[in-house]
Order: sequence, then C-alpha cells, then structure tokens
Amino acid sequence: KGENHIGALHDEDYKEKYFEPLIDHNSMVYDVSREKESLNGRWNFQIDQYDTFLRADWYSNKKEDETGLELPLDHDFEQWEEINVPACWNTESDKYLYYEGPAVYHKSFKYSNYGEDKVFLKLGAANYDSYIFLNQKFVGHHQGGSTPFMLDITENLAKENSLQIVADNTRRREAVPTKNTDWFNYGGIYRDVELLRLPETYIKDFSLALAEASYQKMDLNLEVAGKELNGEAILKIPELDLEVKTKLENGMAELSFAAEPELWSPDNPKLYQVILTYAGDQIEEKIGFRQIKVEGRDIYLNGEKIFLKGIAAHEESVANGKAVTEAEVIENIKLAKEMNCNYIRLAHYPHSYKVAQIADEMGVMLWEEIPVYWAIDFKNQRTYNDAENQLLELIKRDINRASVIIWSVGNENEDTDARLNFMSGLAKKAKEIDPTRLVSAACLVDEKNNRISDRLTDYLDIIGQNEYYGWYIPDISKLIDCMENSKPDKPVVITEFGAGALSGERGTKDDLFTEDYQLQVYQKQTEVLGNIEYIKGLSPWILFDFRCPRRTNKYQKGYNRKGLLSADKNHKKMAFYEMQRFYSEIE
Ligand code: GCB
Repeated sequence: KGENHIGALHDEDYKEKYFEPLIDHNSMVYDVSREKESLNGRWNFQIDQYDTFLRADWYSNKKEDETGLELPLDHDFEQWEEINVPACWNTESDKYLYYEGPAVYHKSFKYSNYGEDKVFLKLGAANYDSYIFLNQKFVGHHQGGSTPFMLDITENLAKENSLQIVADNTRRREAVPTKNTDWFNYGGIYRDVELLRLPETYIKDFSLALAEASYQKMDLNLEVAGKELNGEAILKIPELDLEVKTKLENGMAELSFAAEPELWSPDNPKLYQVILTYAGDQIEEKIGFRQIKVEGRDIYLNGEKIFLKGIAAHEESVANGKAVTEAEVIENIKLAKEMNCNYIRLAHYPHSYKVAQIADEMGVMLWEEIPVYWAIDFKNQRTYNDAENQLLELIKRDINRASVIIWSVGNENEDTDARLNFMSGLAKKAKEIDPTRLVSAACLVDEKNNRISDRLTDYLDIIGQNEYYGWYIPDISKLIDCMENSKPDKPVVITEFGAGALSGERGTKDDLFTEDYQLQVYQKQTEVLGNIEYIKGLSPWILFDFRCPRRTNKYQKGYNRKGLLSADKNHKKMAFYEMQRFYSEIE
C-alpha cells in the first residue's frame, strides 16, 4: 500500500483491505507422498506485538525515499535472532512461553529452475493466521491453525529469495476455535515449510477407496491441472497385478474397476503400493482398503461388528508443544496399543499428517476433528466459511488414509438453532465430499432431562457423547439413569469421561485429584458403560496430562490432569491399567 511508511495507519481494517483474499483448500495440491524441498531450519524471528510488519509495510523493505535519501527502517530481518522452524515459539524460549500475537519469520533461499513449470510453497500448519510475503510482495493469507495450505509462488520467485511469514495466534471471538478453549494456545510455524516443484500438467487431487458396499470394486477420483486436461491416466497396483486406464475430461475422471484387495484393519494393517501416472507426473503412495459403516446401532469394519476401544489425545509434548516429532507420534500410538486400544480420538483439531500415516502402518483407527469447540460464533457466516475450509483442508489431506474412519465436526456446543444450522452444514459437507467415512461430533448430555439428546445427532452416523459423571456431575449413580433414559437410534461412542489426578498423588476414594479417586471413577464408568447395549466405543479423557492456562489449583498448576499418564509420559496412573483390563476383556 505504501502510503504510510511509519505505519500510523488510521484505518483499523487494514488486514481485510490489504491482506485478502484468503488461501483456501482449492489451492491445495495432493502432496502426501511427493518429493519436496525443505525450508525448515533456522529462521530469523521477531515478536511483533503491535503488528507493525503489516501496518508499516516492513515487507516492502524500502530503504530509500523517491529522491534517493536513506529511510530510517525499524526492522532488520537478517539481524533478528534465530529460531527453529518448525517449532512452537513457546517451547523455544521461556520469554515466549505466554506470548500471543503476531510474530514475523524471515528466511532467504536460493532457487533455480530444473525444468519445472510450477512451484508451490507449502506450510504444514501455523497458528492461526499466516501472512506470506515473498520478495517484497504480499502473496497470501491463510486462516486456521492446524491444517496445511499451499500457494503457487511461481511468478514471484527469483534466484535469491526473501521470504517473510507473519504467524499470528491472537485468540479471536469469530475464529475456529474461538477465544476460550481448554488447551494451550501455542504459537508459530510448527509444521514443515516446503517447496513443491511440478510439471506443466500435474495431478492435483485423487482418492482411491473400495466402492460403496463392495469388496471387489474400487473407485478412483482424479483431478489434474495444467495444460493437458484430456489425456489418459494410468493406475497400477503391482501387488494385485492391476493396471487400469482412464480418460480425463476437462481435468476430471471417475473410474470404477474390479479389484479385490486384502483388507486393512488394526489387526492386519495391510497397505498396497499404488502408482498413479498422468502426462509427465506420477504419484506413488501406500494405501489401505477397508469398509466402515453403521447399521442400526452397530459399527462395522469390513462387515464385522466392532467396538471402538479408544483413548482421546491432544497433540502436545512437554519438549515440543504442538510440534510433535515422529518418534512422539509413534510413542503415543504404542501407549494406546499397550492399553489394548484399536482406536484414538485426535482431539480437538487436526493433528499432524504424520499421525494418520503412522496409524495406517501401525494399525489403529482414528477420529479426526476440527476445532468447532464450545461457544463458536455460530451466527457468523465468515466463521462458518473458516470452519468449512478447515474441514475440507483436513479431508483433502487425509482422504486416502484407511486409519481415519470418522470426521468429527466439533465438540460440546450448546444445542441452539444457529449451532444446528452451522454444524449440520458441516456434517452434510463431510458426507458429500467423502462418502467412505462416518461423521460424528462430541455432544453434551441434556442435563435437564439427564439423557442423551441433541438435535445435531439427526445428521450424524455415530453419536459422540461426552459425560463427566463422577467429576463435574459428582453423583456417578446418575450415569446409569442417563443411559437408561436414552433411546438413541444410532451407535453411541462415549467420546469423553474422566477425572483429574495428579500423577503419584494418593488418598481415599473420596479425595479429588488423587489417582485413587480417578481409578474409582474409571471402575464405575466401565462397569456401567460396558453393559449398555447401544454403546459401541469409548475414548476416555485423556491419554496424557496437557497444558492449559485455565487450570490453576495446587494439583493442576497450569495443566489439565485428567491424563492416564503424566504430561512427560513417564508415569502411568492407576486408571491406565483399569482401561487396559477393560479393553482386554471386551469382545
Ligand atoms: C471436556 C472438553 C475437553 C476438556 C475436558 C475437561 O468436556 O471436551 O476439551 O479438556 O472436558 O477436562 O474438562
């Protein structure tokens, strides 16, 4: 904009005016198994509390006025301190632990063309708003703190490149999630930053899954972009001796063909190497095939009734905050398996793409969720658009992961008309885009009538039900009444129950925040829930303790202590073994 170099803009709408439009799911290129170049590493970093980078055009890096006289710049990208990318700034230095707001990242990189036609910049995730500037130009703004996004930077690239990203984790009323949540608001670019080079014509998107209600047929959906939109695509699955061809029309193709793969399940996480070729472009990826469906009050995996033996988990580690490593993901899945789980609820926002990839390999089913959490601004159309975009970015990312069986459109929202409209819209969207999975949401108990009842459940395949009998509702005998008062016409998965316990803290069965109290709640919960016919799964709250500024008593000290393990995962609480026992005995 350039009209005000000191950034004393009198117009507080500067973001909407100058830093739109938004980058959305339409700009994503399916990239899970594609080779990319990493821009991870050390970046220059500066907290920018007053948003001066955006207000005062720091990105233009204008060093002289029109007459050639030197301007007094308030920034010096190359001289700023260095920080790791990906990482949460909170865990990088104590001085950033509680910082919320804009911060600027700077990186220089070289580029030369190797014959590619297009180059995309990809961010795995940055919380919550990201503003991207390349070589003194604004190139895009993305909203949403946990989903990946891409932008075509082909036209902006030079031999020597100067890249700045403003990551702003300010909590906002109209955002998704909104201001108030029960987890820690980490900041920064906390997943990979990468470059993707593509040929003139490239595969933009594809999904491959068993056709509805069939074990002998697969459906391929394919979208290509670029110059050649009417050519022929070839799909090979060498292990099945399979090769099929399909002709594209205007860049799109849908194909059904005969194929009888061995089925993916937690006990047999079979994956096939799939090779998709179009024009000069090729994708090779490991994909599993399975059927998940609901009939009456049952959930079927590959035609067999299943019980979801689960546990809920946040994406967090003491060392890395939300920037969890592959080793930490593997450790979490191993812990769940040790508890005899076949399923994990990834609460309350999209976790790293690594989780679904590793879950495919290790054999565990997943619930994936978007952060439509608590009191969202349900009447706001922009909020809806943001939520839907996060949902679509997540679905596009994980569409070919057999481990993902459920899309959740939110958690614990009051049953109002505006909320029903908003969340049923999301549920319908998920069904429309992806008929191969189930849709759910974690609902609240109707406390007045003490029963399971929520208008949203009409739009869900599985009723996700949170309940805290024995904790927020101390009288645990009400749990039986609640279950008996309810007549759900669908399977119910108890998406949360739990109790807080400081690791190692002992006491009587009545002493809150002790492991003994927590154990007792788990014993009573499993005793009741194990005998309710319509309950087809559990994911107690939660695998390990997690940081949360709302929790300040002497046991909590900034942590939610409902974990079955301590936050450092070094200590298993007694209730861990109760769940382990319960799951080992369930058919
Ligand atoms: C809930 C929320 C979860 C909280 C939990 C608690 O119902 O879904 O995000 O952390 O309760 O501990 O209160």
